[in-house]
Amino acid sequence: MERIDKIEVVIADVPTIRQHVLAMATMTTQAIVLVFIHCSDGSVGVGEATTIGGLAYGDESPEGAKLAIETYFVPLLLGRDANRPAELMALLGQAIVGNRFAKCAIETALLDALGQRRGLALSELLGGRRRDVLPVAWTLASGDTGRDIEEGEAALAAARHRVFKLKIGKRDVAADCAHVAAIAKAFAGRASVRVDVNQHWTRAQAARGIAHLEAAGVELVEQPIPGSDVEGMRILCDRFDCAIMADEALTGPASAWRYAVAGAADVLSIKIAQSGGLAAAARVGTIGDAAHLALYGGTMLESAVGTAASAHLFAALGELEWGTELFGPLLLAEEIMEQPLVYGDFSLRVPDGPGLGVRVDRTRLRRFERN
Ligand code: MUC
Ligand code: MG
Repeated sequence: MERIDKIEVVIADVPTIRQHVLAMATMTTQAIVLVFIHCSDGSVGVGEATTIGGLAYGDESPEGAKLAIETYFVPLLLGRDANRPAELMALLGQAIVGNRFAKCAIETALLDALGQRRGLALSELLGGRRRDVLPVAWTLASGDTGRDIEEGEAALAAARHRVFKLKIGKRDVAADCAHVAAIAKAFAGRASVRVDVNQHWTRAQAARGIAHLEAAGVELVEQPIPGSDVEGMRILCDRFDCAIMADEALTGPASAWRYAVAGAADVLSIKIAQSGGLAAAARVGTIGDAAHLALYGGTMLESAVGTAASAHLFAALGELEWGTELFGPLLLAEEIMEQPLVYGDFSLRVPDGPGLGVRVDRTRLRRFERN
C-alpha cells in the first residue's frame, strides 16, 4: 500500500490580467489555494480549493480552507492508504461538516496521485471520456462597456471564445440592462451573450431585469436571486423563456435534488469545489440528467489545477448543453504551471497524461506564495 506521508497547503496571490468586477467583489489578484499530498511511493498529487473574493462569494475562504485542512483533515489522513480516495472521502464526510472546497482539493489530489500511479488520466478514473475538447465561454467583467466589447472582439478574432458571460448586479437594474444590451448588439449574430447576477436581485428586480434582458437577446440568466429563494427561482423559470441557471444554490447533491424537485432551474452549473468534490459534482450532474435539466460546466476561477480537474469530470459527464466556462487560467497574468493548458478553436483541450495531466511549477508558484 502507498501511504499518505505529508499534506501541504499553499496560498498564492496571483495577479489577474485586468480587474474582474463582480457584484460581490472586484478582483485584481486571485488567491489560489493548492493542496499537495505526498505519498510513500514518491508520488505527489495536487488539488485546488480556490474561491472568489475571500468570504464575499461563499462561506469558505482561502485562509479558512488552509486552517481547516492543516488542523482537522491532516490528522485524519496521515498514514492512510492513498489508493482509496472514495473511502477517505467517506471518512472525511463523517468527521467534518461542510468545508466543501477543502474536501474537493483533497479528493482531487488523491485522484491525481492515484492516476499517476496507475498511468490513467483522471477522466479515465471517473468513468472514461466522452469528449476531448470542451467549449469555453469567457466572462466580460472589466467594469466598462467599451472595454468589454474590445475584449470580446479580441477573443473572437483569436478564436478563443464566442460565448460571453456578463457579470451584473452591482449597478442598478436599468444601468446593468443598458450595458448588456449594448454588448449583445455589438456581437449580434457573431457571439452569444449570457449574464450572471450572482444572487444580487430581489424577485421584483429580477422580473423587471429579465424582461429587458430577454428583449436584448440574452439567452441565459444565472442565479438572478439568492439561491436560498427556491420558490422565487421556480417562479422565474415559469415566467420567462430564457434559460434560468442555478449556481450558488448548488452546494452538492442534496441542493440539486431540492432544485430539481421544485422545478427551480432550467440549467444546473456544476462546480467541483462548490459541490464538495468530483464525485459529489458528478452526482449533481446525475440528478440534473434524471430531472431532464440541462447541464453547464462552471468555474470558481481556479488555476490550471482545479480547471484541469473540472475538465476531466466534464469530459466524462453526459451532455453539457450549455458548454463550460473553464477559462480560469486565462484570467491569471502569470504562469504557475510547467505547461499551460491548451486553448484554441473556442475550446479547452482536456489534458492527456496520467492524473490531472498538469504539473505545478513550484519555483514559479513560490513568487506568489504567502509566508
Ligand atoms: C460564478 O459565479 O459563476 C465564473 C465566472 C466568473 O467570472 O466568476 C465565476 C463565478
Ligand atoms: Mg455564477
